[in-house]
Amino acid sequence: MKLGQIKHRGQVTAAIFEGEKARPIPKYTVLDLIRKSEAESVSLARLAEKLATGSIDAQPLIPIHPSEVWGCGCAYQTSASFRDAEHGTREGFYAHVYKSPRPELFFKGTARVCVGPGEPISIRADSQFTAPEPEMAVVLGSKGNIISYTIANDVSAWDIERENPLYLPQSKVYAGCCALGPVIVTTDEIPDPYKVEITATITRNGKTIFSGATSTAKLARKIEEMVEYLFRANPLPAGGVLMTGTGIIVTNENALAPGDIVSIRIPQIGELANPAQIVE
Ligand code: DO4
Ligand code: MG
Repeated sequence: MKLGQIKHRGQVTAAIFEGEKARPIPKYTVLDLIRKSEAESVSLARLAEKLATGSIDAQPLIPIHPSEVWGCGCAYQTSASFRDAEHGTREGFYAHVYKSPRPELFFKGTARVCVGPGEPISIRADSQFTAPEPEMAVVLGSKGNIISYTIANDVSAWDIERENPLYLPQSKVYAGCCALGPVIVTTDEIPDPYKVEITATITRNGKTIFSGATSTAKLARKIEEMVEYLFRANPLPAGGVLMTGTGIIVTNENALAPGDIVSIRIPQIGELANPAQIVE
C-alpha cells in the first residue's frame, strides 16, 4: 500500500494513494495512524484500509512528519571512497567505518528540517558545494520494526564536512536539509529491499546536468543491522525515519545551485522532485 498525506478540508490528512487518486483518512496524519496501529496491534495497511474514504484528486505532501530522522553513512563503497579522497587519503576513516561492524549513524533532525515533494530543499549560504544524497529510507515502529519504505534526499554541505569531520552536524542539519516522499510504501510491496534501483538527476534551466544510478544490492550492510545499532541504548518513538546511505555521488562541478531541480526515482515508490534554494 502507498500511504501519504494530503491537504483535505484545510488539514494535513493521511491518505491511501491509488494511481493518480487519493483516499483520505480524515482526522488522522500518517504519524497518528502509525501510533494507532501500534496501540491496537493491527497492521498499518489494514487500519488505513478500514478508515479510508472515497477517491479524490489530491497532491502528495510530505508523507510523514517524522518523530526523528537519522542517517546511516558510508554504507556504499562509492560514498566511503569519495569522502576519503576528499580528505586527501586513499583509505582513511570513511573506509574504516565502511568495513567496521559498527555503522556510521548520525542525527539528521526532526520534521522541522524536512520537506515534501515539490518543496524547496536548501543550500546553506556558507557552502559552495552542497550535494543531494539520493537514498532509500525506512520508516520505523517503536520496536525498530520496518513499517515502510520511502525516498530520502539527505542534502549535505560536502565542503563543510570536508573542511573538518567535526563539522558534520553543520554539513547535515539545517532548514530544508531533508526531503522525503512522495509516499511511504508498506513492506509487502518491496519484498526484497536489496533489489531496489535508485536513479537521480539534477536539472538546471531545463537541461539535465547530472544523472546517477545505484542499487540497494550494493549496500555493504543489512538495514536490520543499521536499525539494531540505532536502537542500542536509544529507543526511538514510533515514526522515526532512517536513511540508508547514498551510493550516488555528485561531482564538484555539479554542486547544487539555486533553481536546480533534484529528482530521485525508485520504481516501487515513485519520484521525489525538489527545487533548490539558498537558506541564510
Ligand atoms: O560521513 C558522512 C555522511 C555519509 C552519508 O550521509 C552517506 O554516505 O550517505
Ligand atoms: Mg547520506
